[in-house]
Amino acid sequence: MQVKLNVIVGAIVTMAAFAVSAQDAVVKIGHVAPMSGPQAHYGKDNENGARMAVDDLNAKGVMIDGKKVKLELMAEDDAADPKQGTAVATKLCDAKVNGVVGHLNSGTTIPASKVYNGCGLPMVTGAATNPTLTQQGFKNVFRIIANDNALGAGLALHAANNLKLKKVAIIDDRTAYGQGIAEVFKKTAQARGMEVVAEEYTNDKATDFMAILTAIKGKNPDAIFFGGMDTQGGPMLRQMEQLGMNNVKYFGGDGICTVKLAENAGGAKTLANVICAQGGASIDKMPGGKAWKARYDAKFPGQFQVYSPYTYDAVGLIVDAMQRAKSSDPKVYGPALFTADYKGVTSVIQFEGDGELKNPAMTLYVYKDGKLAPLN
Ligand code: ABU
Repeated sequence: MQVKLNVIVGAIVTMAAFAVSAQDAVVKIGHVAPMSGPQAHYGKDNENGARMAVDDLNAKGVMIDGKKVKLELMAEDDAADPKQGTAVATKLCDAKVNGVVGHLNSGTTIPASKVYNGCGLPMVTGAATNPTLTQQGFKNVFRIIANDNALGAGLALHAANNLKLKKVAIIDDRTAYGQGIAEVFKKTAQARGMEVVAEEYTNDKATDFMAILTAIKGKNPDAIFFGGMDTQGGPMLRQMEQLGMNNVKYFGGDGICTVKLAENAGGAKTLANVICAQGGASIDKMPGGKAWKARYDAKFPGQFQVYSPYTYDAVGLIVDAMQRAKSSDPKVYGPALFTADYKGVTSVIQFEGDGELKNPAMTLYVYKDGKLAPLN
């Protein structure tokens, strides 16, 4: 009788222990991007990428230190607003998520990174490109896409060396991203002998650019560089057409280099003057790009923009570090991100000591028949 009782008690204890370990075996990945407001289409694409990675990994089965774990995505909205960005970062720290993918905007990611640094939480962005992010001396901040030093300079070199353009006007949206990439473009363009004939500013909510475009038209530039997003880029292209600026080239970074820019431009012929840059290889040249994109399009029809392959890889990269460190504890696996050699969809991901991607690629694009087409 005593033996039977011991067996039953033992079984109950074992079941209780299993229940607890089953609960402990959930690994939470935070994802943050603008899911509301004018930039929600970027955010949705980013979240889709992270969600697809979580689904793929759970379907395959994830083992960490010999134990099966279940990944859960905790998806949050920062509305591209720096204040909401830090509030969400605090929420993810308090929720004790195991890692963070995001944020999307440099203007939210830089202040949020300070919060994550404070609570020791690793974060990987596949979208925020302002170089300042990795220059803060933090050991928890990683970027898996080329930064604005590469994008701004690459675009300026193309304008000066290949297209032989002489005069450029610059507009930025006064965000960390827009202002930063415009400064890099300007510096490189001037160093290559281009004249900056006008500098104008807008903001990331504006829709009327007639006054600044009219002022710029009077300076007769060969090109405009716009530091900002497709939400402003599209209407700006429409208004350039209305002002007869049909021969002016239009340069911009990854913020305008989206599927949505064509839609926002509403059929303006000036879309054909766009030359933009993304901080990675084109999908067709990514190691697993074509097959991955076909799966993405089947799962999220019509929602692809630009960064989802990177948020997909960010999740896989974090899980890979946990597996190598045999722990999902941020303090234990975080340092393992520095020794990553992760074969992702976008590239083989390895990091410099500051958390920047080693050997990032960059691709220039134009819009052919209204669709993004890589130049290199
Ligand atoms: N990389 C362009 C859009 C996101 C950002 O850096 O603000």
